Amino acid sequence: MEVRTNTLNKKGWKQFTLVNNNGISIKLLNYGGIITGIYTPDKHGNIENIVLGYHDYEEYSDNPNYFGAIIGRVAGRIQNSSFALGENKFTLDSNEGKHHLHGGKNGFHHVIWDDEVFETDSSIGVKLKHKSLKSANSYPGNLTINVTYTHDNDNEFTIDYNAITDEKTAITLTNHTYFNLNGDLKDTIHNHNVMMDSSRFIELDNELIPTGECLNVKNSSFDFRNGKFLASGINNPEIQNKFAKNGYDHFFILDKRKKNDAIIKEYTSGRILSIQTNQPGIVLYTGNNIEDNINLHEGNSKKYLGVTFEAQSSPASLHHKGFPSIILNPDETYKQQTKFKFELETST
Ligand code: FUC
Repeated sequence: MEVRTNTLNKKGWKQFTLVNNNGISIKLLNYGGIITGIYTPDKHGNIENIVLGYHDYEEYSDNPNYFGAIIGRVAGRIQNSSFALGENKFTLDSNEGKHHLHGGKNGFHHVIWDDEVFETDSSIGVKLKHKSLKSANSYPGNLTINVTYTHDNDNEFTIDYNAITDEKTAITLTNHTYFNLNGDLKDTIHNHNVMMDSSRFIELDNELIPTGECLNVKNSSFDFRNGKFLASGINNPEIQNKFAKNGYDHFFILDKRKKNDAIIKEYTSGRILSIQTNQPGIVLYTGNNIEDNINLHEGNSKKYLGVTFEAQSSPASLHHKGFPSIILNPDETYKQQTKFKFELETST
């Protein structure tokens, strides 16, 4: 196993490359905690990149699609950019129409995180740390956040998040990596077969804001319990798929009945990605808004070139009852663990 560190520019950006003994490597930045590349073999042993990343790393300073980044304080949309905790009302910046998306303009995807590389007998990784002051955005509380990326020889990549606050606040973090298991962007993600252990998802309105209702997946393009190709929702006239601009952009509530919360298979390459999280849900986003012709590592972007699985809790809970909470109190520690395991069809 090996960790390589490269300094990229005078702004203090660094790139870390984590290589395990099976030749699987993961590249990430201290800037935004952004995962810029994950290189895994296909069933013929060809090592290819399975995530979307810019060709020129300087492009990450804008990154409107949030490629690979840590998202926070609150991943997802906060309706009308405001919420209340008890008597206190908080107004955040609006960066998507009148709504607040993915932590707003000072979101964690634009932060240069403090970094510390580590190596143990069985793993390698990077610990990232950031102090998010309440003065830096309009959320209450000063937060201290640690995000640890760990890569090991079982081909598991684990993201551990923890955070503490000095005042009651709202927090739900995630990672926004777009996967494409075809490898090196050879095709779109229509052919990805997804199993998700979820029987309910949060209904959205036409601005992608939760209505306050949960819908049952039964007999719909949202039923991934026994595996389904992403194409089925992308090409579906169902109103919820239409609101998402033809595809998925929805929070699935996990049933927690299976070992893996999600399993994604791409049969031509033989690649399998399995996901386990302690979070109550996963946002499935099929890249419905990706613009054409962004210069990515292995070619130009287009719609549906990547799919995200954003393990998190739900900001819908700020405005509606009955959803998993995102409130953190000063005597508590926010803890999230999400594992991504890279496998091949022949090995299972
Ligand atoms: C996802 C989505 C959005 C958005 C974006 C880049 O998480 O929920 O609709 O376009 O991230």
